[in-house]
Amino acid sequence: MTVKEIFETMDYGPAPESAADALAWLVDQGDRFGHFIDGTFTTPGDGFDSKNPATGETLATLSQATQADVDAAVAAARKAQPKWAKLGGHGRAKHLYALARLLQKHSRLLAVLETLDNGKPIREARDIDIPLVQRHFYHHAGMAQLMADELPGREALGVCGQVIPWNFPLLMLAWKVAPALAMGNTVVLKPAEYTSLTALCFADICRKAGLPKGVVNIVTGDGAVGEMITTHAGIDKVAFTGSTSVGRHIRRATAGQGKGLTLELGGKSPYIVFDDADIDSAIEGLVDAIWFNQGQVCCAGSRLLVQEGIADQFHTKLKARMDKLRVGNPMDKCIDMGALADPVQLQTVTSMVDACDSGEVYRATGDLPANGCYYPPTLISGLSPADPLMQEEIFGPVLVTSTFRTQAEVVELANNTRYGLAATLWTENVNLALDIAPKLAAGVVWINGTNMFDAAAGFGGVRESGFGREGGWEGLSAYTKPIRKTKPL
Ligand code: TAP
Repeated sequence: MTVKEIFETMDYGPAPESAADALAWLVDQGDRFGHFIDGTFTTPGDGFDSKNPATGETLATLSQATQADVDAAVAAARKAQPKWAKLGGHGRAKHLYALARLLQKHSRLLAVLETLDNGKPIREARDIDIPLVQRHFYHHAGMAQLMADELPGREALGVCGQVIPWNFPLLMLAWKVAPALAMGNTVVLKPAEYTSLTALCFADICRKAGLPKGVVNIVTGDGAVGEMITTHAGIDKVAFTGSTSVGRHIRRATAGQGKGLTLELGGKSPYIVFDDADIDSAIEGLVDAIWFNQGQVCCAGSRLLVQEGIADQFHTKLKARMDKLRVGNPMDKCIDMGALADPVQLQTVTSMVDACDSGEVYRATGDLPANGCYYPPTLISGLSPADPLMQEEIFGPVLVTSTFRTQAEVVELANNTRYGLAATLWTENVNLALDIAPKLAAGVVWINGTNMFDAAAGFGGVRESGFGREGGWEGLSAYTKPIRKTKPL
């Protein structure tokens, strides 16, 4: 079923009144989508299909941007930027509040689109992704108002080129667009090829909210389009979220161009359970850490480190819990895990696990749908610390586990990776947690909880997980530079 047919028949129930405009727009596109440049949707050109990973059905056909499209998007953003910056924090806040409000009104539509396009459970899209998106715009509307007083002597960077991945399509857009706009920048954004639909719907929301033309431009296509944006001479700052390998490539490709750069990259985050932990809550936390969004989370707690004294008990309980996870149609509100985002991703995860020849692989025993990009919750034990599965990001519902005896040993094991995005500690002893946390090479450490995000708190990594922060003051200041003196000193 295409997007048009799904929304025409609304087999997910009637469209809410407030989403009617965006819905009409989606259906009007007739399943072919152009780019959003200078406040207008371009005529769809040659492109590629966007598919529902749970069914394999084509949802819509999107356009592959050409160099001319990217040039037009950058030119529109350059033209719009001085006026947008001149509006000042209070003027821009009005627009950001309007966007936040419309995103809120279209919540249900956006959640359905996200689930159809990405395969994540509707429960997660509805209760986590879309509310966090709104929160990000509300927060940055407030920060736009505050910033003139709190960040004196700073101004916008100019035009930002933003490239995002497919795991949280609209949320990653919000993390990029909201702070950039709040500080007076304009943007050219490319969503991931697999998951562009909510970005295009967001573009229509910008139009409806009366955002000035050229402030937000969205072009679709593959990595070649990302490359055109990141290396474009008219781009002042590149903000990238994605894999470490592409991040490394972008850093090389933009070296010497004088652009600002922030990179939010991959991870292999440790999930540490001490022997005094509340085991049941640590297991629930772990379900969230590694099976939320099918494990396709940059900060997924994908390396379990459990203290020897409780290891047997913990693994037995964990396997029993894994067997109870329901994997199935992501549009079903009762399922725990949906489909991986794309057949390519399914193939990557499958081949990484199939290559495991030294460890013991445990796959949850629950049923899997016969078709679609489904992979079972999986636990791998008995690997050496240097094993590729212990070191590389799998980016799927696969947890590797090992044990430790002492505090010194767990710090060493936790830091034994090239990444440094996040870490989780589970213990009843807060002094222990506060002692270990600063010893971990991680941008974020959660204690007795996991995957806690807040627009007001900077999020980002160290080592090969990238640099720069998104959210909080650090995230905002990454979109500004000192005001240039116009008169000689
Ligand atoms: P990538 O393959 O790196 O792709 C990310 C984005 O970059 C996509 O839009 C991609 O386009 C584009 N791209 C590909 N080649 C490019 C190039 N040469 N120049 C410019 N752009 C290019 O990552 P992914 O598979 O989409 O996402 C998964 C990765 O993102 C994981 O490693 C995950 O950990 C990371 N991630 C990190 C964070 C944070 S906050 N640290 C958050 C979410 C995800 P196409 O889609 O068309 O290939």
